[in-house]
Amino acid sequence: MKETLEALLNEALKKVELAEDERSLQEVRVSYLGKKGPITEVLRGMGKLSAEERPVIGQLANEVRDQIKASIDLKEKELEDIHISKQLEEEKLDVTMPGRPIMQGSRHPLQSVVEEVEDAFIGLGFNVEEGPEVESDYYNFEALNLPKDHPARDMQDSFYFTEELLLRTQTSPVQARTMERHQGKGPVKIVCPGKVFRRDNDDATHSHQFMQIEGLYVDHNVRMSDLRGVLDAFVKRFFGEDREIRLRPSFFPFTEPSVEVDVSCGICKGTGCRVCKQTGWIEVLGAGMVHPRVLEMSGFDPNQYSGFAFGMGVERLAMLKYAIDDIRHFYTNDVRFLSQFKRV
Ligand code: 2NL
Repeated sequence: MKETLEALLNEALKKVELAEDERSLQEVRVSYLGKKGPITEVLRGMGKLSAEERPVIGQLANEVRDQIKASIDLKEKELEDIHISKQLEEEKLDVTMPGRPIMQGSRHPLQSVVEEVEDAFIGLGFNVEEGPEVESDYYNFEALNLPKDHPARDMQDSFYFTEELLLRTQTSPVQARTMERHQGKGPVKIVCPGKVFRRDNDDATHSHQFMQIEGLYVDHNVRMSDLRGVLDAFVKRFFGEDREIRLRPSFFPFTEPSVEVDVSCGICKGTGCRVCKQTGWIEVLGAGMVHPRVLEMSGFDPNQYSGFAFGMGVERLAMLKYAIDDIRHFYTNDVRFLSQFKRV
């Protein structure tokens, strides 16, 4: 029995030495020390031994088992060290290499223009107001002096959910709501940016969904000359100090009188070119004095208060400022387009 155990030990130690990887070492561990291994078998057969033999063989079997286990553990550590140093040898890391560039986004040009316009008007004492894109027929039309039979209310021109609910066609309802909240007490001095929706076929200059900024100033003695001064200051700040504005008579149901506002052409400086169609002027916005009925419906006494209002398309402003020839560029989100508006 003693010889068997010693032979077992030598055999196991040799196999441990020959093991070349983790897996074959694991096989040695299972075959010698496992539940079905020879050592377990010896320990299990102890009952058959004589009383003198039993402690001697028992101790020897335990020693053999411990030695095999120790040599396997040692070999395991050796194999691991070899593995690590091989890895260190093979995988070279050059810490001086430049890192991968991180893709950096940029503000959408429409958002930049909205912020720029907001900042110009904040500088002139206006507040920014926003409101819902799904509007009631009342705030979108009725409160703006567009009665039920007005052609602009044609079901064909707007996105209706029900008879009473639609996607707003302008941001004016935000102004009507704000006036109402002021309960007939001025001043109200606000700009309202936001998305608006109209049933229209998309092309290079039209979109069924676009952005608008409207402005409203209601107080005692607000005059047309105040409108002119504010718009002149805005245009000079947004397009450049050398630009002029001119007002032409026009019509909107919510303003009286109404005007179209042109800005002098920045390309030809007024002499006439392709951009201004030889006129020297480019139309940028519509405006006027708030209609007394509109003031009245939102709770302001038209004998005590007057006001001006204006509205402009954000895409149009951006297209004029950055010479963009197709409104659809704003919605396609091609990075080659968007990345040109990165702030440096
Ligand atoms: C345009 C013209 C305009 C207004 C919008 C307005 C709002 C209230 C009262 C009166 Cl609450 N007017 N807004 C006035 C004149 C013109 O927009 O061409 N927009 C793109």
